[in-house]
Amino acid sequence: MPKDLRTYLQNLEEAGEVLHVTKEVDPRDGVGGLAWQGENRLRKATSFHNLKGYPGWRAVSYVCGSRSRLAIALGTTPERFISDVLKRIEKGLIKCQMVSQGPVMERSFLGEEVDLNQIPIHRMSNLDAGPYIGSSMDIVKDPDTGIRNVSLHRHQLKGRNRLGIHIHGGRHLDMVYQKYRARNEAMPVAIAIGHHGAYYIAACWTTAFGVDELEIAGALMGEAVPLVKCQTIDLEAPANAEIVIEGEIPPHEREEEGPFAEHTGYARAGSGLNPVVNVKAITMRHDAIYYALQGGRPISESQILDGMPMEVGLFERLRDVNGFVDLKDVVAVPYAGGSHIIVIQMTPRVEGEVKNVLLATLSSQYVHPKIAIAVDDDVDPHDPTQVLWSISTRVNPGRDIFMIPNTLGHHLDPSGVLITAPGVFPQYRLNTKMGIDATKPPLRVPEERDYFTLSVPTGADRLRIEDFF
Ligand SMILES: Cc1cc2nc3c(=O)[nH]c(=O)nc-3n(C[C@H](O)[C@H](O)[C@H](O)COP(=O)(O)O)c2cc1C
Ligand SMILES: [Mn+2]
Repeated sequence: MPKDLRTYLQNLEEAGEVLHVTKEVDPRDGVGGLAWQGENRLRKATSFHNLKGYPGWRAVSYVCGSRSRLAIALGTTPERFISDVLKRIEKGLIKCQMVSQGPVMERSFLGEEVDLNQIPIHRMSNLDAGPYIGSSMDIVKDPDTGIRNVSLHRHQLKGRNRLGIHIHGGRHLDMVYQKYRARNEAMPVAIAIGHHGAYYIAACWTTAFGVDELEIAGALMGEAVPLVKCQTIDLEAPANAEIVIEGEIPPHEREEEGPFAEHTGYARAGSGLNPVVNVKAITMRHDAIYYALQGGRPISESQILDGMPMEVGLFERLRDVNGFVDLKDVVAVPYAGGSHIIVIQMTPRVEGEVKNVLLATLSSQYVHPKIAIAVDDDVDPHDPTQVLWSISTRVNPGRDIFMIPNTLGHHLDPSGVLITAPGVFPQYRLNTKMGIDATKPPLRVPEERDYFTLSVPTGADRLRIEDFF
C-alpha cells in the first residue's frame, strides 16, 4: 500500500499519538487553539471529527508536530532519527513514478466550480489576517531544466479562487519565480495538502538548487513517489495526496498579505505586498481529510518541521569540520523557535576546534541559526536545564562567546534590521550571529578537562528511589 496521510495516521494511532475531538469546533475559531493545547499540554496530535460549517469533513493537526511523530513517519526513533535519515539519503535519491490514476483525482473542480471556501481552512492565531493553509507543499518546475522544487509556503485565503503566498527571498521557489518573472510569465504551482509525514520532511529539506525534494521523499520512504498529471497546468502532483490546488502566480502582481503568526510567535514581520496565486482547479479525494497544520507560537508544527530536517543537514555538515569532529548530536531547540538556537553536543579534541564548529553552524545552507551553543558529551542537549548549567559553569564569556554583527539573518526574526523596503517582497534582515562554547577543556589537556568532571550523588548511578518505597 502506498504511503499517504491515512497510513501515517494509522501508525500514529497505533502508537497512541492521536487525540480524537468529537465535539463541534469552529475551524475559524478553535481548531488552532485546541490543536496547540493538544500538543503543548497533552503531547498528542489531534483529529477533529465535527467541524462547524463543514459537515462530513475531518481535519487533523500536529501530525508532524513532535519529534516522536516525525520519527514514526520514518519508522525510527527520535534518538536514531539523524543517523537513520543520513543512511537513507546516502543510499541515493529515488526517482518519481508517473501513474495514470490516483485517489487525489476522485473529485475535480475546474474554472467556475473552484471554491476554496469548501475546504475547512483554519485560522491559526488571533493576530492572523484570516484563515491560512500551512500544510501546503508547493510544487514548481524550473523552466530551464524542468526540475521540480517542493517547499512549504503559507497561503492566506483571499477569495474563492485566490490565495496569498509568502516567499522567503533566496529560497528555491524564489529562484524559480525569478526565472518566470524574467520571461514575464506566470509560474504554475501545484499545492499538495495532506500526505504522509515523509513528504513533509522532504519538503522542508534544504539542499542544493536543482534537487527534486520528491526524490528525497522517495529515499526517506524507500519507495518511489507516484505522481499524476495536473489538469490545468503542466505539472505533476502526488497521486495519494488528500487535496491538490492547481494555480498560477502572476509575475508582477502584489497584494497585501499577512499579518500571520510565524515560527517566532510574532505576526508582523514578513507581511506586506506579496505575490498571489490564482487558482484554476481543485482536485481531492471523495472524503478528503484536511491537514490543519498549526503554525505560529511555539510549539507549533513549524518548529519541528523546520528543526528536525535542519538537525540532519547540520549534523552532516559539522561532522566534517576540519576533517573530523567527534559529534554526538545537533538540536534545533523547539521552544526557542526551532531553528534560531542550535545546540551541538560534541567531545572537543583540541583547543579552538569548538569555535570552528560553531562558525560552521552559523554559516551553512540555513539562514535561521542565530545562536549556536556547544556542550560537552556529559550534557544532554535536549535538556534546557543542563544546557543552562553548562553555560553558567563552563563559559568564561570574554573567552568563550563571540559575536559577528551584520550577517544575514532570518527575515521573519523581528530582532533583526530590515535592509529592504518595509513590506515589499522579497525581504531581508541583518542580524548578529553568536557562538557560545560551553564545553569542557579538550581531550588534549586531560587534567584541565578533569577539573570539570561532574559529581554524582552517592549511589545515584546504581539506585532508583522508586525501588525504595
Ligand atoms: C510550517 C512551515 C511553513 C513554512 N512557510 C514558508 C513560507 O511561507 N515561505 C517560505 O519561503 N518558506 C516557508 N517555510 C520554509 C520552507 O518551506 C523550507 O525552508 C523549505 O525547505 C525551503 O525549500 P527550498 O530549499 O527548496 O527553498 C515553511 C516551513 C514550515 C515548516
Ligand atoms: Mn529546493
